[in-house]
Amino acid sequence: VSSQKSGRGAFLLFEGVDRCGKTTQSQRLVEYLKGKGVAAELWRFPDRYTAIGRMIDSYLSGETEADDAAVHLLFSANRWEKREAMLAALHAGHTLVVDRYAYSGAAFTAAKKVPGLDLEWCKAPDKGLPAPDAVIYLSMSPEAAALRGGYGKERYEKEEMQKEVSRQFALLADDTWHTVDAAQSVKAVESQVQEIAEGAVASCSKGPPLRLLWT
Ligand code: NYM
Repeated sequence: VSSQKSGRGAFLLFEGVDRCGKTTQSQRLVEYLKGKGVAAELWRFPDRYTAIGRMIDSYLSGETEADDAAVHLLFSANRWEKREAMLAALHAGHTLVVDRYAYSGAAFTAAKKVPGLDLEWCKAPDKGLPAPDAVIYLSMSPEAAALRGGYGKERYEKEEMQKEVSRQFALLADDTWHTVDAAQSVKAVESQVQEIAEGAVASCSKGPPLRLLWT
């Protein structure tokens, strides 16, 4: 029996406020892992290319308005519609490096402070999704993030909102979290990220069952 059969890929998730460097670091990590012979794929949420993703994209760009609860459920549905493909990839031994997931989902909606849409409400629709093996939280003050060439034009890209988002993220930290100081140089961040990723890839190759998020 091949020992590879029992193993699986690792689900590595990057989270953080806007402009913290998630996209750069997730791309670099995929290249690094591939260089080490690990089958690694870059995924991101929202996935703007599905029918639901196009609705989200139009909302984020300000082209359309929508009810906050309804939009929250669209972001969640956008993850559920990818669930089977994620599980198939992980069980085929592929490591997924994911740029945002349900933690962003809960933190961004809870940060809007809409009556009734508290953090527990925000987490509920994502309960039972595949859980990440490691969350790499790139921590950066919203002030420092704002100085990084400024925010873009999308909804939520405002300093006040980002401050509240980082407060909500702090409430979501769990035993899968690794906080990395994103204000360091790209290289310094990268080497810490690599160490976390290699640890998770090694332990997932032994085939531990995937956990279900927030259950
Ligand atoms: N966002 C992202 C949410 O509000 N809910 C979610 O579930 C997810 C995954 O969308 N400002 C927000 C965070 C970002 C925006 O993400 C788009 P990106 O990584 O800039 O494409």
